[in-house]
Amino acid sequence: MIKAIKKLRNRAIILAILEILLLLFVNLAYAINIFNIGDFFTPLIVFIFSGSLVLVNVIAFVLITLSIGSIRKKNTFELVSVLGGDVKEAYNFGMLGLVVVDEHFNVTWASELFKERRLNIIDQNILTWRSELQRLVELSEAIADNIDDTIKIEIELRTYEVKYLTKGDIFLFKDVTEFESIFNDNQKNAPVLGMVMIDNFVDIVVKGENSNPVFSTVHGLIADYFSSFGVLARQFREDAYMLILNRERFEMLYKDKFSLLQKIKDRTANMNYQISLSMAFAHKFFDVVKLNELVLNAIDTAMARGGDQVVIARHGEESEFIGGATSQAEKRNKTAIRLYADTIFRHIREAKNVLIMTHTDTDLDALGASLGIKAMADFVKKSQKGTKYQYQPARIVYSPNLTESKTRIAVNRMFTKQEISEIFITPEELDDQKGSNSLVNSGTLLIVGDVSRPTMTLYPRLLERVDRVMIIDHHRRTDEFIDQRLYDYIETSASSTCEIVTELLHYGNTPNFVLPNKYATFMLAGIYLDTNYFRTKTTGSRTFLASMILEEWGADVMTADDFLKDNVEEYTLITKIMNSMKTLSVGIVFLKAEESDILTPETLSKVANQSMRIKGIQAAFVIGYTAPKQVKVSARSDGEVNVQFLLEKIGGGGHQASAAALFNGRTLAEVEELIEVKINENLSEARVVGGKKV
Ligand SMILES: [Mn+2]
Repeated sequence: MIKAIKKLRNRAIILAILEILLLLFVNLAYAINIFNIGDFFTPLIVFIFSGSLVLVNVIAFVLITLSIGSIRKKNTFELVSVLGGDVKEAYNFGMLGLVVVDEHFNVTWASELFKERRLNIIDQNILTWRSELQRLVELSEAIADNIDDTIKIEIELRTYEVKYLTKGDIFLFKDVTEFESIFNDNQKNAPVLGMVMIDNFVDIVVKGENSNPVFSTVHGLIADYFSSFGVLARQFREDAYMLILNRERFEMLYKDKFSLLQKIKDRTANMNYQISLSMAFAHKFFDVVKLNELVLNAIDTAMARGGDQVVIARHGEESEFIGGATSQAEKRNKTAIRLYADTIFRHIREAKNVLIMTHTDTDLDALGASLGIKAMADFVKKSQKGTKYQYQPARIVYSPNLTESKTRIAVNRMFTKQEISEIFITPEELDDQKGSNSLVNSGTLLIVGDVSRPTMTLYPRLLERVDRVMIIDHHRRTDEFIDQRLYDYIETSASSTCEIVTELLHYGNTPNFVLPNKYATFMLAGIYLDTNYFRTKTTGSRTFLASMILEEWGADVMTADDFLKDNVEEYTLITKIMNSMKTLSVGIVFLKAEESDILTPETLSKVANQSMRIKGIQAAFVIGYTAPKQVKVSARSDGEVNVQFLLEKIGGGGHQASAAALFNGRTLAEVEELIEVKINENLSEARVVGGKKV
């Protein structure tokens, strides 16, 4: 027990004993009437005497209470008197401070640690002294069992971890300054692995220009840049470097915004080849083997997204993309396409059967490309000699409910029931097939077109059932990517997947190949859709060439155009939304559907496309409800502004000139505000350097 209180208690006991003795003596003397005391002590006097004793007791009680109160307030208590000498040592050794507060959070007592560190907090309100502690109190109120809640605060250059024990009204302060500094050092020295790759090295080398002076300039710049940051850059291939660094150096590079990328572009701009680089970094993991895996995957992503960017992979988090706003040069040439086609055909030959799948909400580009791929697979298989087994014609995974309305109407209009059942297969039919008749088996090759995100495919579960997947797409890949792929041909400079497939069919080594004219019509409609009738920046000479090839194969221009025509109600709706147009920044417009209208995603895309026809508009963002509580953003640009880059900032994705994002549980007004904020923040970075497509 506390010494001072013990002293008080002893005093009270002595006083009580004295009183009892005095009373006993008086009573005894009265009873035997010694010294004739009876004459003197009348009942009145006895009464007064007893009364005054009671009064003394009351006064003593009040005094003791007051003095305990004052002791509580005084800081003269030492831990030693509260908890004994050894405990004080232990508390000091552990640099632990204790603060007791009253119900108004005024400090009534604080242990020596505070005195030693000249922190006089007695009688102060602890929450006024350190407002950060308010949060701790709130936390403890929110969670009844607050055992694990601590916060870190800094007091005069030292860091304390603070815990609040509600029951005792006690705050515990633990000095963790040294731990913090070791922790920070550890963080700074955590390993980071990086990789640098020259994007267009192969293209230049293909032309027999290995010793082009542009490369010595590039290698020189790379070496200088990294040595100035103290980063070890080790060249391990003609076009690639491995980087070894720590977190501290990495943060320096990050602050510098990886300016090497721009330096290389600037320096080589006037040389015979302009070079661009991709970089990847991996960190937040201590296992370098794992980091190596992450960095390889990240550089892969950077290249597949078109290069000229930095991808930062952090273990357990989503990757960060920096740069990548530059319009890229087309990497395709006839020789390259023939090589891609050879690889694709080889995989088709090795497969027992082929399935084709595209994205949910299947549109004309997705469906047209699927038909082209089917024709390609069937042709390659038929021309193959010495097949061990009967070849099953390729089937396209199709679900009318998951298909955009115009595409569904076109399918029903162009194909008979018989043809539909031969060309397509629904997910339900696939599931129903059993045993040896199943189209899903170990020899199945699945070709995924117009999409590379597993969750956006028409039937994601199919991906889990096949081992071999090939991707043909024109959208930049995101973090989410089909894993079990054999091969992917992602060409982001192409206007549409139909354009890519047409080229593969045309330049691939396929003499005597004939595309059914209905398929050609669908593919032409796909190009119309994705280029908005040759209006987008992704439209290039190759797009026109592909359209010509399709026409030669019997594509019907009128029918393809018919597929895309709007009905009257939709036309009215589009006009209504067009009237809401407002300008966010020079050349950037924003359009909003009415609160009460639920639109199809295609209508939103159409509004965006239509806005782009207005002179001077570089990018258009359209929002509207596509379901109750579901808002969709559809964005288009002429290629000068990278809308994919902007929508990635709000969780969307797509293509440089065409992107989208979906929000569940948000209102139209909330999404509008979010877009405006993000555009303001990132617009300058999204404006494409150089602009024109090469
Ligand atoms: Mn497409």
